[in-house]
Amino acid sequence: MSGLRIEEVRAREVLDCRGNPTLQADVITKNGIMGRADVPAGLSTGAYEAKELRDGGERYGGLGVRKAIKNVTEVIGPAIKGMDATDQRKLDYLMIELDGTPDKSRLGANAILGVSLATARAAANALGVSLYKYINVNAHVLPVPLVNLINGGKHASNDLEFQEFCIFPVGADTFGEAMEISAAVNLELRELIIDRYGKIAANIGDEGGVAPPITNVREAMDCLVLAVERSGYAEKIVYGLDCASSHLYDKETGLYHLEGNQLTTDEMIDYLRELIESYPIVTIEDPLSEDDVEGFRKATEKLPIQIVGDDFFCTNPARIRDRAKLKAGNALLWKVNQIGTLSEAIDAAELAFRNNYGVMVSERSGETEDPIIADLVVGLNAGQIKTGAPVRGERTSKYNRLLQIEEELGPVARYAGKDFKIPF
Ligand code: 2PG
Ligand code: MG
Repeated sequence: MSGLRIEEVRAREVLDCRGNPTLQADVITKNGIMGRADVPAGLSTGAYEAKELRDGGERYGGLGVRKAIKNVTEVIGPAIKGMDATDQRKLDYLMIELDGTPDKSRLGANAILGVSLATARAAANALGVSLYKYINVNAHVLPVPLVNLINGGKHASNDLEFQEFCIFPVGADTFGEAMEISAAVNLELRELIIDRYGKIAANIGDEGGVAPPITNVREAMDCLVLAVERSGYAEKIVYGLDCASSHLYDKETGLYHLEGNQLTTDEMIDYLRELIESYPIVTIEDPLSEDDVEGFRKATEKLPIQIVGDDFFCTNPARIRDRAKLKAGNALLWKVNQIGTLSEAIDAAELAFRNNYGVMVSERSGETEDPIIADLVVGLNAGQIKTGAPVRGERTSKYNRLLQIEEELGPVARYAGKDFKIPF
């Protein structure tokens, strides 16, 4: 269909939720249909992620993306003009080739991803179908949200070392009910935090969760559990953590810094085992550092829960293949900008599924209001999503899009619930 040929590619600087610039790309087809996508940015990034291109210099503290924009308009745009917008893989491979580096650092993973996602949207829009359906005719699974209600680590100005303390409403019947539950717990938690620590403690971190002056992991868990009890939804909720342990790890000593102690890998695993014996935690992300492969393997063997690799896999098919062979981790945190094209990210998810790994689609801490991951999580039938607290527009945009999708799917929608890891 010649109307689906790419006619024009544009890009501009917009702001993410931290006030940092990021790249927004438009892909316009011959018949005048546009797809637009924003590129998110991480803060607690993995060392092995594809590299975004930033300008350096004075503007925006060096974070400007004008060089990446120039690569979109002067290099990628002319090269893909005339291609069919539905030729996603061909287009992604062409951009990979044009870049020529293993980490997309020449053109910038932000330049490449912006065009990759905007093209998928343009194709879906031109065909008149929702993006999740365009990706997969069998899309019907609504994910369980891992809702991040207490922020620490690099995402908050407190001294809590683990990055994310989350509720996981696996007992809800629908995604809509999961949101109702999450909002209720969030309100209870805010009240509890204000009572205990004063109103300044209810200020929020980068992902919309409270960031109280707590330094102890169990104290944070206790607050969360009490808020859940007060909400009346305790029976429907279990818990999850993102330790973001790459940032607790001292490469020189091989030890983890936690609560004033220096823990070996085995001690860290013991610490987590005791934690999951005390609380109904069913999923832990990055329990160990991105380089601690043997530790990840042991944690997966010893902890009877979902062990998610974020920095550990970086949504990179080659890393997933190698590390799955060792049975290190049993779930993938899926972030499309860690790898930089939609096609490679879909490969990463398929590879994970075929290894019996769970797949949790994730936002970045630096998001815009673009809800694209909502369509992607349903398109993958992934069953799990992590996209912050149920507050702040850059988080609620994803939740709200999922509410729309649940309505759109109607009776065929299936909330993953307790089957979040294999939602069929
Ligand atoms: C993480 C992410 C998202 P960031 O560690 O899982 O929550 O953080 O985007 O800062 O890497
Ligand atoms: Mg993480």
